[in-house]
Amino acid sequence: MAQQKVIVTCAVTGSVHTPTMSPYLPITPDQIAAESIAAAEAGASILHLHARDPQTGRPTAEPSVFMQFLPRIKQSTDAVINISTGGSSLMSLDDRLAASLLAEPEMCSLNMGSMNFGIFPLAKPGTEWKNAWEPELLEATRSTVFKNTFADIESILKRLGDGCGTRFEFECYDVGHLYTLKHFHERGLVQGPLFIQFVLGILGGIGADVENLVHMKRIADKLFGDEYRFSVLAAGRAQMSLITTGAAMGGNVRVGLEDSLYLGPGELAKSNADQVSRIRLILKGLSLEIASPTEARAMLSLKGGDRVAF
Ligand code: KMH
Ligand code: ZN
Repeated sequence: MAQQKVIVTCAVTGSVHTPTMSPYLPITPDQIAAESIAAAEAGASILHLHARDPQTGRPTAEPSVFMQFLPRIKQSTDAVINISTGGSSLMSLDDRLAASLLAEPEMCSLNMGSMNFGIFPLAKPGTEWKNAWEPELLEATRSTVFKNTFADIESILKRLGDGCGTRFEFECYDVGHLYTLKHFHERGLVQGPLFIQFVLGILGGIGADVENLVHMKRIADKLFGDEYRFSVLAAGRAQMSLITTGAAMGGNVRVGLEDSLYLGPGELAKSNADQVSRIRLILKGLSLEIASPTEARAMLSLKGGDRVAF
């Protein structure tokens, strides 16, 4: 699909990083709302959101926590709200879907395959953890599977897609996930314009390097032709360089503290908006313009911010 403006997604908190890793990781509904609004003001047209237990910072799927920040973000920005259905790899599918089924957002993430999702290397020996759950959760990913079976994916497509008019950020962590998406496309269960997120650098998925990004795009071009748009996220230190490469290749970009806590080598990002501003500057240097929320809605055929249930 011909390059138009670049959609900047910001993934504000996620479920990968833990409070000890950065004092800037938003935890409470107040913090998640403030960080989301600032990211939108800096230029993010899509906000990808998870929730955390306000007391402990542990990822939670509790709809009542989501409902403490979703309406506030909606009232203060025009950005598209995209709720994670991945949650964390330790949550059940029903838990992962509960907030989205209640909120009926314009967008949700949809993870295109079961996989290992190893974040245990983030637990550095000798760390003085703020909470006991942090190293426990990281370590648990050594022996758990992030479950997204064909039946799970079909259920999400039917319940959220057909049931709520929600469209998806299809999270593809490896080339096989593109073929799984093609399977659903051929069955008519997903329709273009597809928004495919190439997820690079998760331990268990494809590595964060340019050859893999080029390969993902080549295969997506072959499978989906003009019926898709791609975006790039890269975990950790590869974040900025690979999303910049993705933008130069005609794609969209995702930033945010879910994907990397850093702004540069050894420099923690003090906010999500810092990362949005950084990529915005880079895009300007590439003579690329960012898409407004209205433009992003048109590019992705979204139902509109007035048709959600929060
Ligand atoms: N944490 C990212 C690598 C989801 O929320 O559904 C992928 C993600 C998954 O954002
Ligand atoms: Zn996420």
